[in-house]
Amino acid sequence: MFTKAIVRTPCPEMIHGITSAFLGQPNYRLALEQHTGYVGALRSLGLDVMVLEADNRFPDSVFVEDVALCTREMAVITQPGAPSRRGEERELAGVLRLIFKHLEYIRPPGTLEAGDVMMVGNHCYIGLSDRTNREGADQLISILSNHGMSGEKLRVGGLLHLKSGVSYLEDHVLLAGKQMFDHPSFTCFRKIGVPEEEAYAANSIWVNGTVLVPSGFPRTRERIENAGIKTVALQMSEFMKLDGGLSCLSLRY
Ligand code: CIR
Repeated sequence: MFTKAIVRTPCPEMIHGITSAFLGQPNYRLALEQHTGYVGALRSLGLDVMVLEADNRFPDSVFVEDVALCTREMAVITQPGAPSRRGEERELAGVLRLIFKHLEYIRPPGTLEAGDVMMVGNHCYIGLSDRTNREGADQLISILSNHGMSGEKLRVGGLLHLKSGVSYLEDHVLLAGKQMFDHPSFTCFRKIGVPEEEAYAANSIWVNGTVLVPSGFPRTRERIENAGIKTVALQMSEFMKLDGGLSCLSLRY
């Protein structure tokens, strides 16, 4: 169960965030509204949510998930692979230092964004992507092993981050898009497939028994519900324009 979450209010500069989508510029007002809806959903699922101030120096700073990984006993401050995101991690470290007794750091030449890290109990699947390199993943594996946890690397092809294509819904259930569905690392899971035309919905999040899904992806939602899992759909259009999904908007612990 999660009890807490950290989010950061989107900043006006977000309209210039990194994107590979051809969906147009986000509408800032609508993004603020959608972000408020997201925070409300986390709160209604029992989380105590800390909302950090918007930081206009970093257009992508709303995507807090990428710059830290929170575990039961410690937080790992990552090393963003995207040059324009470097520095976001320092800001979050200042906050996490007050919450976690122990902070660890990924250091250059390692790069790692936590959108590439899927935690399943004490084990982390670490995607090697354009943002996370082998050195960064190896540093994380050694940090995890010093804390009684483990990690393994896997290749991520054609996705921004590992979790752009796969989400862990607890109880050995994975929600997986086409790229990750047959991955050999995931043979031991029960899988719910995400139809190709709904690929964005592969990034959904389990929060205390309910799965938050992006609205507008009815087949994925139906498949999750058919597996006996409750869902709540949230408007995400403005974050989708920046390649950001539901997991990216919070650190949950
Ligand atoms: C970026 O490209 O870094 C942002 N525009 C989107 C980050 C999304 N984060 C995630 O998938 N964990």
